[in-house]
Amino acid sequence: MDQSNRYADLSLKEADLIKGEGHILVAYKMKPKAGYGYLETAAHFAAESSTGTNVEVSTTDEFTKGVDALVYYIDEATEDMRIAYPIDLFDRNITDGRMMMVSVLTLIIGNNQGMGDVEHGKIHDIYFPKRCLQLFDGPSKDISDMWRILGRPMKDGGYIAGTIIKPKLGLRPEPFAKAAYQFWLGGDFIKNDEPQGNQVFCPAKKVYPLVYDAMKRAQDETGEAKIFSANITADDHYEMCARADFILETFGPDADKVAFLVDAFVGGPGMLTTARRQYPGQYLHYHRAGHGMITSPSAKRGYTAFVLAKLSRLQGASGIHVGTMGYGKMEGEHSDKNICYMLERDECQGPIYYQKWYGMKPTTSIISGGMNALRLPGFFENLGHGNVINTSGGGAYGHIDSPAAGAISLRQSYECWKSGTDPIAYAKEHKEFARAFESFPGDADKLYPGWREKLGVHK
Ligand code: CAP
Ligand code: MG
Repeated sequence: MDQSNRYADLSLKEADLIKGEGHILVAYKMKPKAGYGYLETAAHFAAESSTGTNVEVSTTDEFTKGVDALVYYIDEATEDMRIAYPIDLFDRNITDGRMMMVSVLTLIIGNNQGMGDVEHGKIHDIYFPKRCLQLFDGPSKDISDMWRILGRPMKDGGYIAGTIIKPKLGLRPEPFAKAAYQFWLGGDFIKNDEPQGNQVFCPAKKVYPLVYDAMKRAQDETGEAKIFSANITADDHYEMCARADFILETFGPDADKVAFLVDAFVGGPGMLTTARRQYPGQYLHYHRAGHGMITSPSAKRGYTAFVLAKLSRLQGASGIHVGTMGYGKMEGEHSDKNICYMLERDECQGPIYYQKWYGMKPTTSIISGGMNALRLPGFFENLGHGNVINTSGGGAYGHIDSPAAGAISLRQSYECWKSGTDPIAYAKEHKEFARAFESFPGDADKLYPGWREKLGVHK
């Protein structure tokens, strides 16, 4: 059934829809299956994503038609399809009238993902009107809270050198705490790797007191504050809260130095919002393991990493992993820096839509995945600043001297870039950074050809 009379209005202007402030706008790349017309399929897509189905239903009344999602732009050649969703389509909380991401996702990326007439459909950009900015939580804590804890300026406080306890599976409690202590002697921030929580060989109740002890010792020794991002991910939110409560109690007077990490892509929006609302006093760390199955450029369904990041700010993530923009081990492009700008600025141009955040706190870009001191200068140069959290697992624990030397090499790498010094010249004056060349010779060969001669390394 062709529903384009009802679910498409190509005379609508995007600028007017934005001015009207009554719609969430979603830009997809959509391709119909062979034999289906583009506009007809687009209209069916909008119908299934809002008020309709594949047939006319007798219960439809004039009110229903007033909240139809409308296709307002198509370009078959580029597969561009844009749909305007009236905000009244989306469910509100019974408790406080606020919006919920699960309802937004249920419609904009719900049944439309499995339709028989659609070859593929993927969200490339999404625009939220002012009212949505008022009705979503947004972050309660941001990078300025981290800088304050670390004793830095609240604005442009700079690079936060972090790591992930490796190996990925974790360690038994004593070696775990030792690994944390060793990194903290030179660095700022440690996170659990995603499988680490309450493992049989490393129970939470055993390891966290030891980690806190390691934190205190490292703080005493260095005179600096240290931060730990603890994984509280769990299916059951009571379990998640039990973990969080135990951790806060354990860190006692230093509980402000605890961030909470949730695997919110596999865990879903409910997990993120529960953590955001139950623990507004903690920095909320969004780990996105699993996202590649839909965000990868090779995936033609779902949504992009840009969209994932944008949604996370609205929901209240203090920081989210954004990849390494082509400088690390994970998939990514230098142009992904736009994800970072969308997360940190109060207004920003996305791939399609210009978004204003109306003062919503920023979400920190967490840079992770195969990074080390040698790769960072190029990364900072591309991004144009270093106000990020970086977690280098291999880049710290793979340093040939020690995890502390690995951590120091990361900090030095930032200082090197900030001062505009040539990395080879900088390495001549900074031992830990220099030893990073020997620790990661493959990267050194690629990024700094001739480094052995220039640094006098002949092994
Ligand atoms: C990185 C990491 C992170 C990835 C996730 C890992 O370790 O801990 O989970 O960064 O990807 O397990 O691979 P290394 P993303 O520093 O040792 O590479 O940040 O892109 O979401
Ligand atoms: Mg990991």
